[in-house]
Amino acid sequence: MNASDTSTVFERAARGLPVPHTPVWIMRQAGRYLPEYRKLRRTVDFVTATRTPEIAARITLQPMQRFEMDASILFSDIMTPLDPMGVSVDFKPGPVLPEPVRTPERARAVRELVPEADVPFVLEAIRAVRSELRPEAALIGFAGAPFTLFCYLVEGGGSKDFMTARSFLRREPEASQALLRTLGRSMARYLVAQAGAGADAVMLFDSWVGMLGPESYRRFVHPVLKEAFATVRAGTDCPVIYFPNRGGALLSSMRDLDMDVFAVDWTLPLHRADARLGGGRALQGNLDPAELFGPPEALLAAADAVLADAEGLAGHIFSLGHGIDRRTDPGQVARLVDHVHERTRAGPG
Ligand code: 1CP
Repeated sequence: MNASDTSTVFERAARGLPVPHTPVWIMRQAGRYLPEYRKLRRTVDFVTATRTPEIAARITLQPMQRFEMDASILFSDIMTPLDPMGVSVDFKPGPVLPEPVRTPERARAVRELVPEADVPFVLEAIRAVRSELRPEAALIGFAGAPFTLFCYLVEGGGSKDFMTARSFLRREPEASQALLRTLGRSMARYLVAQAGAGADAVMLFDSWVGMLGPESYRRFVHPVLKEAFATVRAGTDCPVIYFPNRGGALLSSMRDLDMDVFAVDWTLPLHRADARLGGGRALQGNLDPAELFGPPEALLAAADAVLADAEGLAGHIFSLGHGIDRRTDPGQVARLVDHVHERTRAGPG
């Protein structure tokens, strides 16, 4: 490694450069499985915590104090920037919209985000975390992907199949496209602003894109994502991560998106995701969060299987294939993180 290179192990892996060990972080690592998070949340509600930079920074740093993670992720939510766009959101604890977007008029009335003016508290929290985080650890900024936000906006909250949202797409295709474009432009600007405030990498969470068939993905979502990633690329040099949850069947349609790392859920082996993407890109993932409930030996064996699966990739960031469950024992997380470091210290893979 070049001694003058100040980038973190996480950023190097994202770019496919040589690393001293495989970097590891845990999706949704700041949150309810940590007793210190639950304790703090008894004194402050979720929305206040996300809108108060000192509190958001403190929660972001909680897992960093407990574990040897290579990256932190800002404590916020994919729904946080929606209020200034004209969509109010409650958290119970998942997002609930008192007035879902169900007409073309409302879809067109959602306005574009101006991050510096609309969510200064997020950018302030990023600056606060970056000033306290150890320099070897990366800070990940994030946003919701346009289709995933569209699902919540139209459905009005979480759902098993988001049928209201998916039927709106067909009933009102033009208004849906307009809304998806607004969301795509807004989240691209939001990621660029987070990078400008000090995030070392930015990640787009597409939790529900896997519900789309290839045709509707190509028609409604691909053009919006293509533009969004181009905007992010033009606005910052930092690595860009995309998580198309359960998106295995869509990966070959996603090859031309201009970003650095695909995060893969646990239903698809990494080497198969790599083949579908045409190779050459770093992948993140993809331990099943349920493995954290097995005995320690089984957990570490499952981690080794992920590391073996990652052999030969252009780069690998170890993480879960989706968010950590709130009933997880933090001791298992510590075991996992230390094991991945020890196993890969001689060289990744
Ligand atoms: O009661 C509480 O304390 C609130 C629980 C909670 C937390 C801790 C919510 C509500 N959001 C968050 C934080 C959060 N959400 C982070 C911060 C970083 C971290 O915790 O490490 C991040 C990255 C998210 C992202 C997020 N929110 C996604 C994308 C990732 C994924 O898991 O698919 C989604 C879909 C949401 C929506 C959301 N917000 C909260 C909940 C419980 C949910 C899921 C709702 C549903 O079931 O649809």
